[in-house]
Amino acid sequence: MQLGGPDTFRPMSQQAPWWTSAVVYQVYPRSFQDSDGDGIGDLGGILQRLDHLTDLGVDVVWLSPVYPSPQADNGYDISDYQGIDPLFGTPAQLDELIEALHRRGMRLVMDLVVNHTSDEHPWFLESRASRTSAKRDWYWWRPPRAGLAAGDPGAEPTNWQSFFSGSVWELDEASGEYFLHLFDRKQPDLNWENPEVRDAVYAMMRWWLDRGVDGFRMDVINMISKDVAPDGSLHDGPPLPGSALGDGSASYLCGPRIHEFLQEMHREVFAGRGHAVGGRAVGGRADGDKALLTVGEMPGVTVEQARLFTDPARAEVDMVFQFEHVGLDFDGSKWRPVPLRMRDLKASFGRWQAALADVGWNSLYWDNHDQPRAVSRFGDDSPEFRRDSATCLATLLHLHRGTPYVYQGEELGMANYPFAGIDEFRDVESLNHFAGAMVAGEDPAEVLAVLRRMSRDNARTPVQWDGSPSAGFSTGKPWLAVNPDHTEWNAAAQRADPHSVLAHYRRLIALRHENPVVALGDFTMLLPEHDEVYAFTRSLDGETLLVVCNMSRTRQPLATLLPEAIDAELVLGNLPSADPAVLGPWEARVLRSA
Ligand code: ISL
Repeated sequence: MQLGGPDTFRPMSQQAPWWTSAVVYQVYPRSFQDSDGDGIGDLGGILQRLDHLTDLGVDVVWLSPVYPSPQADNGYDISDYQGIDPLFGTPAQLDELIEALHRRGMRLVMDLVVNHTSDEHPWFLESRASRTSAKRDWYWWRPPRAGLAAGDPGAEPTNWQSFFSGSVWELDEASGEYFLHLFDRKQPDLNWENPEVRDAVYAMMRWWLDRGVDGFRMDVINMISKDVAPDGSLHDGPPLPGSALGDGSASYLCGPRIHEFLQEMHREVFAGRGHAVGGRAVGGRADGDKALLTVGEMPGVTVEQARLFTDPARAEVDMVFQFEHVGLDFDGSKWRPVPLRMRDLKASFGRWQAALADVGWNSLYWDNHDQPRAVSRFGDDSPEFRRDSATCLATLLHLHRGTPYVYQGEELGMANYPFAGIDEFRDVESLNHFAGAMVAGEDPAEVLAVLRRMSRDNARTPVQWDGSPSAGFSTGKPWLAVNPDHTEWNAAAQRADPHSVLAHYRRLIALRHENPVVALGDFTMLLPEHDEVYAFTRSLDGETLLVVCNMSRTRQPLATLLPEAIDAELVLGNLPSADPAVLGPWEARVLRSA
């Protein structure tokens, strides 16, 4: 394949930032490793498991929130941005973690949750204290709808539905006003219109960078700007089918000032702050002047917006988490699942690859703490195909252009949990949904079946380190049950097995480090209409990799589908290939075109 045409313009290839060839590993601390026997993972536990990360070869650790928190949303409700919750350990242990990771050539990215705080944060306590409080305007306080009294049905200032069921407005009886919470009622939204709020957040971010952290994953950062009218009012959204509530997202997803806020944050926090890890280039790569990593979590972000957010010239964020591909297997609401169509997945990934080819950058993920387990969702977790589909999915994702994120346990092929009843769930989203569905008179068995498939708790069961009763996670009773399949599916069993899911992730990560085509090559989708085979090429400087993945149990006639694959050299595969002309069930091959 020839380079240099108008469609293959790649300014990144000259001076590619370090994160173009990096792989990020997400630690959800509550479920990673417990070191004190209380059944909840902690910083001490992470420190004990660093060899696992070194062995895997990842470059960055993204740590989900460990700050003081009432834990209404497992730490995404923060009551002190500059501390460590005793549940997770001490500030000294966080310093130790930064140091230990840097020594091993890895970086630490902290979770930044600044769309909202906890309702127990001192800022909110002060804001709530009275209508004339100096911090009243740090949050979104509004009177009841005109003509109605506080507490009347429909008196909420807007009709928006919260992400976690019910209205986004909570009445504060004492003042007779409502406060806004896009998520749980214990997560009031900060008012970014107020410059004092922004200054306080930026100061806190600088404080963490001074402490040595290497960047931030920014929680729902595209929701911080709300579309507020000059008179301070917010607009109703279109009604949701079968509900008295409406969809307010047009008023808070990528709102009018979002780019201004992120550019200001960049200027105030990041500009000129690149620092080398441990005083040297990480992973043998030159750092340039930008050693930090910023990734914005952005539900509902479009490709057009993502180009703006990640255009280096605009100085906003390095990359975003988009949600298109994890929204293809449900119909509007995650509680209405539908089968995934392969052509939709290809169209979606293909569009993102094309849109961010010349400007900006993709982040790549199947799993995180909010998503069901990928092998159960997009693969085939039956005993026969679990290993093969987990490694096939990994190959597909890691060979795209972008920075791959591995969520803890994904590298072991961890699967969804066989939840039997509502009492086994812990997540506020699942519990609120179930309660709401019961009030609405839905069939409990049906609601449970959907929860079993889509609940975030699937991602949150403890990491399966070994086959012992608590999977090596804790000496106490784990806060969320360990998946019974850990006797077979665990890190100890996979570590020395060259055919394991773990070994395959190790190879994929190494391939990205070694081969610039994987990091930077141009992407071209092949067979866009095929229902089972996902194939594409990556090309750079005259070298082309051909990637073929059979996303099904059906054997595929590769010789007919992609004849050029037959004589190509195998760079990496997930199965011992018997017949070069046929792609076995869930087989994936990375080939070097002749
Ligand atoms: O999981 C979701 C719905 O099923 C998403 O809407 C999710 O809530 C959204 O991606 C935002 O997620 C982030 O912010 C939330 C927190 O609960 C999630 O864990 C976090 O990743 C509120 O802070």
